[in-house]
Amino acid sequence: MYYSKPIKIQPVKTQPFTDQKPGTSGLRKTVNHFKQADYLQNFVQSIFNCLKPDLLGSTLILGGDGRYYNRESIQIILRMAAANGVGKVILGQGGILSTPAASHLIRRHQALGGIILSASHNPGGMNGDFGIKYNISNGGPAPEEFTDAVFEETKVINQYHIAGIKGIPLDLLGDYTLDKLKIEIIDSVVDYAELMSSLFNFSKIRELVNLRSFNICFDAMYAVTGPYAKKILVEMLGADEESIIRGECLPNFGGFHPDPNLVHAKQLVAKMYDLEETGSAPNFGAASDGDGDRNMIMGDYFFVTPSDSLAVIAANAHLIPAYKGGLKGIGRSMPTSQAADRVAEKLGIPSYETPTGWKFFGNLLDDDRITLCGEESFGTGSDHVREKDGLWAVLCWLNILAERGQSVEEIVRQHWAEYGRNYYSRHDYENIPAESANKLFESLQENLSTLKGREFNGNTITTADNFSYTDPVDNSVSENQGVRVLFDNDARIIFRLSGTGTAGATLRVYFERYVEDIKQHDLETQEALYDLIETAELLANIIGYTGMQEPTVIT
Ligand code: VG1
Ligand code: CO
Repeated sequence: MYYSKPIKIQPVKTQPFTDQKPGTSGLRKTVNHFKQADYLQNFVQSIFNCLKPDLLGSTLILGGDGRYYNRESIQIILRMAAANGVGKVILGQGGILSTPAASHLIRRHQALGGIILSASHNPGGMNGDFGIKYNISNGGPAPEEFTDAVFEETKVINQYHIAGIKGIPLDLLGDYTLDKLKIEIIDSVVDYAELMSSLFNFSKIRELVNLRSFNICFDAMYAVTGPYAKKILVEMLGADEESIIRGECLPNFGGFHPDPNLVHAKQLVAKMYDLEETGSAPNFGAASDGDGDRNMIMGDYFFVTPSDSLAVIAANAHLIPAYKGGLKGIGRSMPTSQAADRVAEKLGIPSYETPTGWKFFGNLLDDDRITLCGEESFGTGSDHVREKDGLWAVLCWLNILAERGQSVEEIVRQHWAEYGRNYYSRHDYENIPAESANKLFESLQENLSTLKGREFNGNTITTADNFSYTDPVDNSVSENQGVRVLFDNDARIIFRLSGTGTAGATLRVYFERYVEDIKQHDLETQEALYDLIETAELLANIIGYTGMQEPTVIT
């Protein structure tokens, strides 16, 4: 037991910052920005102020993805929790918790909420990004009403409370006390691994993974999932140690973007397409992001789009013990392809279309309207937690593969044959001047009302609007969630600005085309979408406003 002497706490005077508005998933800025005096403290105090009076004596979960500045921030937050009357903090060992593991712990301990330190897929290191977000008692990201209130606090804050005591050792499991605050340091992985083993058929997956003819490769991208994957895939399911690549947690993620897509997970892609010409590729490949909530799924020589992955998991969920009783409904973010809607229709269950960001799924999950949900941005999840969950998606696929005894490609192709194929791609234009991005949107918005009925490249526009969402549970309204251009043949183009970047603006353009005819299921994606890509340029003059001839990232 480690005790720190109580010290009289004086409030510290501070000045508000004007830029602490949380984005799609918490507050994200560069590390250097976060390191400014009082910057983190102001934001944390603003969260605490919004939690009063429940904060007094409450339990909070705390952890992060291990990126640079994680440990320093944890010490600051612990001292602030002590000074603000929090009763207990449950902390992941070494300050590490993946986002889904933190969500699970909040629920398991019926905590008031949790603070998660992560900028997710953004690069880390001393010149990289840092982030912080608050999750509420259901385990999910705080809804807009709360994040708006926090933002209002950050604009007027003039003092914060912090205990003037030294930090505690973060790496030793056990109970500690900081002034009146109890701190319990727990194994970051155990509870999460236990939850996973309760959802899936581990013995069936173990049989598959142990077949000589079946090899997997999991790319942890030097981020938080390394220890989780080692425990679950290697220790519990018997995969070879070598099947996990980039499994160490490094504070700078090895200098890479911990973003699981075909562009950033190069090592995995090289293995899955056997670019080194070894003569064979693993049968199943996957990667996860900085904080462990995203996933990319691949088969040998085959990539599964996240939208298809959601649809395939939904169509096969009955093969997984946790979902064998059926699904209540399926949720997807608006830009995500409509592939999952077709599965919902066939299953006779409702489907929901929400704005981008996991916080919008919380009410639907809590109200038992949906069981599965997903986003095109490599996020899939279910009602087992209130965050997207990378390793959970990997285990879904392994469970389905084990039951069906087919390859990833065979399963996806059969899915297309049954439901039709939704060709899908997202084009990102990163780091463009905010002013150019705003001008592009202003002109797009101005023209929206004139577009209905017009034909471009043989596709006729049926709807052109800016997506507004009314939450069916609490009736809260979220406006301006992205410009949608819908065509009569189920094709869509969506334009929106990213809310997670830290430099300039990022324009995201999403393309989708539905093709029923099985003879047309083998087209190259960018070719299948070519006319829509051309139309997007006509509608938005992207080259003109951004000066960029091509997107910086295509997923
Ligand atoms: C992006 C994705 C969104 C996701 C969000 C957080 O947001 O598009 O689908 O929920 O990141 O994911 P934006 O506003 O940049 O498009 V994570 O894994 O970065 O917490
Ligand atoms: Co993430």
